[in-house]
Amino acid sequence: MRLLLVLALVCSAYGKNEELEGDSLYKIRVQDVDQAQTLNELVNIFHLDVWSHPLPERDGYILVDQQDKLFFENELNAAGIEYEIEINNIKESIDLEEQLLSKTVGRSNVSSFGGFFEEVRRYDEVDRYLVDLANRYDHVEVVSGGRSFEGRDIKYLKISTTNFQDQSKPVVMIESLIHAREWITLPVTLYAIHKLVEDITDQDLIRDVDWIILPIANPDGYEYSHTTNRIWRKNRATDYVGCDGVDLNRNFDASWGIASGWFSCLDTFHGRSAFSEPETQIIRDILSEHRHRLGLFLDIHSFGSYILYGYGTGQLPPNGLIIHLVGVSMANAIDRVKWEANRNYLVGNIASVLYPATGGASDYAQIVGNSLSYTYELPAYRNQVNTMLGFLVDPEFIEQAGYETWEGIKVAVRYVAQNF
Ligand code: 0X9
Ligand code: ZN
Repeated sequence: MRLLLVLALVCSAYGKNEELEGDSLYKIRVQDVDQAQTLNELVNIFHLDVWSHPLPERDGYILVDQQDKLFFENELNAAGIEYEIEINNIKESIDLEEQLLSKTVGRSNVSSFGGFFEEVRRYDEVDRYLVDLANRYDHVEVVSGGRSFEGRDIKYLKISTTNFQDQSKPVVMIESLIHAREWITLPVTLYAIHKLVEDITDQDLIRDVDWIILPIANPDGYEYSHTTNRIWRKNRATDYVGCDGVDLNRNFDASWGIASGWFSCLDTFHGRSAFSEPETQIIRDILSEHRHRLGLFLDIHSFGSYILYGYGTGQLPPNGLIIHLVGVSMANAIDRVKWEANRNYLVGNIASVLYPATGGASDYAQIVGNSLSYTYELPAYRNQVNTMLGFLVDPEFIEQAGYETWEGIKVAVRYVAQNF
């Protein structure tokens, strides 16, 4: 029995991220719209994993399977598209990330549960942390929103000095990890919780608004990205023909199915219908409960340094101008204190700055809340001496990410508090 257990452990350790061995991350620079178009075609032909979309002036990153590399390079050369191999073997970078992150565990002792915003913690630890905060602080309540496909409890915090009874206050909702592999978003959201619960330096933020914070929207995908495949994006639904997983950020009822993946093996697969997945139903239900006084909704993703707003079809919401201006104020606030080597944030409508994408959480929140709704794409923090980039988290930057993003969040929250 013991031998079997050891064998199982060895096999699972061996299998982890093994299929990524030899895959390369390409840095791509497009000069004009034609090149961007050609690149999109290549992405579709090779089913490439676009980590961030190249724009003229902004390099993109694309992961390419070992066996497709030669072909891909030939096509890029033919189209005159500039590229560089940024990371030759992504598996090595993933191993390095694991090594660096494991050194940080328990490094901090802010409280018995300290350091959640300085580390990348697993689902179980975060789950216990949320319950612990609710036990320890009067203005915090923990709520179970429902269960994920694999049965994990999706918990969120309600933070309020008036127990959500004061209907004149706006509600601010922050949610993260809809996409499993975007690990940096978790400590960033936990930093916000820390500043509203354990280290309150801005009293007005809890006096003037009610908060809903849901740190792990896709717990199954998140755990899978730790145990099996570091670059997993979707949830872990297994009830589709073809492949597992739905892109939860294409599964909301906001022009559902128009600009998204129709087939289960695509990374942007929208599911069988709007809200087919339990994880998106949970966010839908929270929004529906608070829609009459929703002031702000933030969906935290990574990466690319963007503050995006709807709609994913390209059409603008009725209050598009205000949305844009508040977005720019947030971006400026972050840029003032950002990690110096990073680029400035870019603010705009998702379809005009990146690509059309429908069924997104922030579009749905924009529609039902009719207020301010954004998708944050956090920066890819990078230390030039190692090969960690994009979704991979260098612990050196975790706290900075939380700190600078919080500077941006505060701007929109204060705008909402004053104008609600
Ligand atoms: O494509 C996405 O789902 C988001 N980018 S990511 O690289 N994190 O996958 C952007 C979605 C933004 N959608 C709307 N604002 N509607
Ligand atoms: Zn994302």
